[in-house]
Amino acid sequence: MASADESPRVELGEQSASHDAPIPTHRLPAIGDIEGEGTRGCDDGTGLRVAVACSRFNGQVTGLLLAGAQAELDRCGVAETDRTVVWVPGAFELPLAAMTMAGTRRFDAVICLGAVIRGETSHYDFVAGECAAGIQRVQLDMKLPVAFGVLTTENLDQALARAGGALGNKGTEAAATAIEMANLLRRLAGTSVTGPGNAGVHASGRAS
Ligand code: INI
Repeated sequence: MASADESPRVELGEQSASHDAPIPTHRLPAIGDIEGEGTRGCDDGTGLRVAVACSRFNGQVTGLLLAGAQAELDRCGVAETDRTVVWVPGAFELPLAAMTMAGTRRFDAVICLGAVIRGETSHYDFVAGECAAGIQRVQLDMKLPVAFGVLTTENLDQALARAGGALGNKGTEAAATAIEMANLLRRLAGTSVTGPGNAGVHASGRAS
């Protein structure tokens, strides 16, 4: 436990309009800061085992998301033999595939890729909403990073722009997130912010 002197100072800002609780304006240092990595997450994927669930629906888009994710896994050094890719019919099925792969405990992270494009009915809303909620549920229940690489757009052009077009690639972003979170969880599992295992670094972020 940190002594009172070692505790990071929390400055209090203005009162919130709806509650009396003060709003903290100073946050505790992030683990990356504590360990000297600044604001960038760790993108070293060496030795990480990564599962990808990719939706076949709107495959013209999801194939591009998968290519972006694979390129990022290459860049991060995730071995091809440490990757598993499965296909599901649509985005609605992504949470079940993610949950099943997470349950094997063979992976350090799961990446979900899909493209939900608005149609003429409210079907889009149910598919997109249940997909997002399901994926979040998997990662919280399984305590495993499950990245949300699912586009939810008004039309195909918007989706293509975010699948390797002018606005980046959501699959690439999801893969980067998966690697960063897998590394963060590994560190959090083995590191105490103020304890002796943290190489003499206090919660203040300063070395002792
Ligand atoms: N699945 C998608 O991945 N994207 C969509 O845009 C989509 N729309 O619009 O219908 C979609 N529907 C299929 C859904 O994911 C399920 O596969 C289906 O409902 C069977 O469970």
